[in-house]
Amino acid sequence: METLQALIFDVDGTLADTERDGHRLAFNAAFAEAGLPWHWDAALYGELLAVTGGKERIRFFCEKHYPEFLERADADERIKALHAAKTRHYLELIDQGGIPLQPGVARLMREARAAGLRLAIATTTTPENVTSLLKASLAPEAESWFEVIGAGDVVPKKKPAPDIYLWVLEKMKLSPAACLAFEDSANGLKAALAAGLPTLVTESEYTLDHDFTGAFAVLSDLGEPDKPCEVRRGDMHGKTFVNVELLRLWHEEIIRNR
Ligand code: XBP
Ligand code: MG
Repeated sequence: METLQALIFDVDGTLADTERDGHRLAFNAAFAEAGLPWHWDAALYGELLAVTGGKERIRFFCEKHYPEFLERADADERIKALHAAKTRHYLELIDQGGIPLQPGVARLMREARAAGLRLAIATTTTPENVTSLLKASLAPEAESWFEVIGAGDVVPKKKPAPDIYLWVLEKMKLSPAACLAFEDSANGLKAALAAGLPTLVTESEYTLDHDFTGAFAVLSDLGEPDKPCEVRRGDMHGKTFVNVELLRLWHEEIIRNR
C-alpha cells in the first residue's frame, strides 16, 4: 500500500491570513502610487478573490468596474507594472513583521520534518511573497525546509486548474496518492482534487462560506495541544489537533478506500 511521503501546502489563507491585511493593502498602495482612484475595501476584495493571481485579479476588477482601462493599447503592461509595485509593497509589509501563521502550521511542519516527510508548496502567489513569508513568519531558514516551491507564473493556468499541483508532483517524482494537500479555498481545493490529491481544508477569513465538497476533512485550523481545532467535517480519531500520527491515519484510510 502507498505510504504517506509528502505534504503539499497552499500559502495564502492556509499558512496565514495574508489577504485582507496583506495583499489587499499592497494592491491599494500600488493603485494610490500610480495615481489611480481605485480602492479595494475588505468586502469588494472578498468578491475579487474569486479570481486567483494578482494580475488576473486586477484585470477582473477592470472588466467589472473600469472596462475603459482595458481598451488602452498598453493595458497589459500597466497591469504588469501595477502588479510589480503591489509585490514591492507586499514584501515591505511582510518584512516589517510578517503575518502570524495559522494555529498549528509551524508545529506540524516541524513535526513532519522530524518524521521524514517531504514538504512542498503549491500556490498562485508570486515566489518572492512565499519566501518572504516563510522567512518572516516561520523561521529564517524555512525556505530550505521545502523541497519544491511551486508559485506564481511557473504554470500559465492558475488554480482552480490543477497545473501547479501537477508541476510540484512532477518535480518531486511522486504520485498524488503518496501525498496530502492543505488548502483553504474552494478554488484551491478544486485544483488539488483535480490533481488527484487527498486534501485537508482549514478555513480562512474569506473562505468560511465556500463549498468544500471532496475534502477528506474541514477544520477551523490545524489546532494546537492547548487550543483544539473546530471540526466542521471529518473524523479526528479522538484527537483535538492535527499531528503527523493523525495525517498517517487519514492517509491510510483514504488509500484503503480508493
Ligand atoms: C492566492 C491568490 C493570490 C494572492 C495574490 O490564492 O489568489 O493571487 O491573493 O498574489 P491561493 P499575487 O491561496 O489559492 O494560492 O498578487 O502575487 O498573484
Ligand atoms: Mg489559499
